[in-house]
Amino acid sequence: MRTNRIKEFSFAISIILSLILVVSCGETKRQAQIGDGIAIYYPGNFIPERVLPSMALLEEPVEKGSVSSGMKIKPEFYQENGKNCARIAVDEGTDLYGTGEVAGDLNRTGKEVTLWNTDNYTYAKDEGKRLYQSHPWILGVRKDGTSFGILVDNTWKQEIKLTNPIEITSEGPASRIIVIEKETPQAVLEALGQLTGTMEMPPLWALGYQQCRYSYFPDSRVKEVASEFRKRNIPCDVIWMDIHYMQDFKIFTFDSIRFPNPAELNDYLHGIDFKSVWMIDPGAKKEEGYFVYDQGTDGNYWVQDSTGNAFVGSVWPGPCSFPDFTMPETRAWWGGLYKDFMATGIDGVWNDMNEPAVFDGPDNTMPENNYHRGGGELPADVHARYHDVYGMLMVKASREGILKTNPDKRPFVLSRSNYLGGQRYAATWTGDNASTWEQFKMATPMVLNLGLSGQPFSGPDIGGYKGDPDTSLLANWMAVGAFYPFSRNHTEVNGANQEPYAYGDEVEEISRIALERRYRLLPYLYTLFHEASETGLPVMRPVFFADVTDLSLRNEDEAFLWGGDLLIVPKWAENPALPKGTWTSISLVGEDTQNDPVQPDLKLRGGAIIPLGKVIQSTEDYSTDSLTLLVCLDEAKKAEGELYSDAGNGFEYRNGQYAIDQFKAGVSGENKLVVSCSKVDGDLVEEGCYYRVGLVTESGIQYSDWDNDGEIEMPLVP
Ligand code: NBV
Repeated sequence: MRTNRIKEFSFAISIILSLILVVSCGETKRQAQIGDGIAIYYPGNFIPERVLPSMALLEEPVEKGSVSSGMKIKPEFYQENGKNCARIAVDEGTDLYGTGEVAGDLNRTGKEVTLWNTDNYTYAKDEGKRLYQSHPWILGVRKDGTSFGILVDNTWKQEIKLTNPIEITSEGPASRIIVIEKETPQAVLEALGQLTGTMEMPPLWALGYQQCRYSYFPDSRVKEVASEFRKRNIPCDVIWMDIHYMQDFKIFTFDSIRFPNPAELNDYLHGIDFKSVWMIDPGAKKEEGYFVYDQGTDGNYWVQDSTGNAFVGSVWPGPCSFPDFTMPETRAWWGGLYKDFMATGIDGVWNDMNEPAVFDGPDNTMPENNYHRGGGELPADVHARYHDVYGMLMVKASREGILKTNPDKRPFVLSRSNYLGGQRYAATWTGDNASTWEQFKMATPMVLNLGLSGQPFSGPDIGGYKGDPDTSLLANWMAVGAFYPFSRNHTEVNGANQEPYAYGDEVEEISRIALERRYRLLPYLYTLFHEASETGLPVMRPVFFADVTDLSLRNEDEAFLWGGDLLIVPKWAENPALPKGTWTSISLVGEDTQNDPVQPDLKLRGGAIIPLGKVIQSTEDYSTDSLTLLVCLDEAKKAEGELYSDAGNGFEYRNGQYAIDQFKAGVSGENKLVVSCSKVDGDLVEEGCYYRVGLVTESGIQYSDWDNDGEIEMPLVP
């Protein structure tokens, strides 16, 4: 009797609770401040077990009292057509950016994005509204330059309409939303970096130019291409191995005829100062006797179908099983597979097809009701929940495995698929683009928006993946491509040879100059990568970052910035909107930067000093022992700059083995330019650094003599 009463009572309570849930799903259940200018909002029907732990955040936010009055952006939760939605009103005139890897303009205002990682060849599917990676993240910049960020902390499929109000629809459970409010977009990105983590310092070689195709084979062809770069003095650091190196496309194997001795090949490449990056896909061929398949099956590591059997779908090798990266034991096993692989002298790893792409699956991926078993913090759930983070969990496992194998080297992993926060594990490229001017021009806003979404290390396939560029397109793409953070030329399987020397003397010379410019700028570029790894600020930045209150710059996405000081203006840019103030053209390798028809004009900001190195053929020859300091004075006749240096690989920099040098320029009474160079941080001992100053003026660069006493003086020519 008593038990029945209790049952009735609890039944009534549960009815009341569900009613409250339905009524309250349109309301914010809880809201709290979680940091300086950062607040979190929970919808009434939030179900933690279906959404948490967060895959984007480094750690669960700690609530610090009620939301402060300065937080102007506030999500409103509601349900429509049975779906969980949020709308967010923004001030009139606000420009919206972010949402990660998206096709189209830099300014995303008015656009729609679907967050559902998709193998999207030439961005044709769904008009490119969904691509290979997902970033549930919006960066808003108001007319006055103040800024906010909206992080929708949910991995399920979502639609984001960048209208006013912004509309966010989840295909799964309701999302909690984090809002960042700051004075500038730069400050918002730094806060995003604190929440989601930043990119680790990459090895220096990964900043060099890279040559790829689908595929270079056999091994003699790889050697031939690499040697050709050296013979022709075209700077290059890396050559890439696509799937034809594998035995029958089986991951972690080498084709016995085409690549009989990968260690010998890697030795050869290292001998001519090349690094090699090799592809690994997630699908393992379903074939008894194949060690990866056998181990995965014995360990019960595969993603399951809805009946609990190992899911099988077709990819390159034929029917394959797919590691369930939500399981810690799968990640550990997967990481361990890199041990023998890396032991052949492989330098970096390329994880492709990890949306995951499945040729015969629904919508070319695995069924949404496939099952991931999770473990550790991650609960078991259907593929629909884990789809957008499948690639991110894969590269996490790859990175950890590679690091375990080579604990003294910085891992380099390139991933096609990823998710907000995935910069912690891998760099990225923008997938299978086409060799067209339209897609060449679109690459810049794609890389910029990735940078505005936490991923600083990205670039497109230079020259285009599908089809063959004509001479002018390849020349222009190489010239601008030298300024992508990740600079790699790549083309598809039946495409023409696309190496910079394969298109005749003119393209070769244009490419050489473009790459020499990149290599001379490496000290500055490396400093920017260090800044990105410390703060989350992008390496390649939109022009409007130069003045966030200048509304004329908000849509500029042909020209772009490197850091805060260098403006890159492609020659084909139509009336580019450029920042006010002094920006003076610089020539780096003897090129006529203003009149050259192909090389972008490079402009240095008044008030900036950037360090230049020598023209080198690979980062193996990188050194900061003799630097040219390009100085562009501001109106007050002052300038400042910085250089970050470390060993370029390894982790000793974490123990203080780095140096930050600061440069300061001013004009003394006797009309003399005085530039001081001093170490301001780090324990790295730098001996005998030689400097010379290059004073940038409208009529060219005036150079001082080389000096090594930390203070250089030079008469100012009136
Ligand atoms: O591994 C082959 C290609 C690769 O070259 C490309 O970069 C990836 O985006 N891969 C896709 C698989 C097949 C593409 C049709």
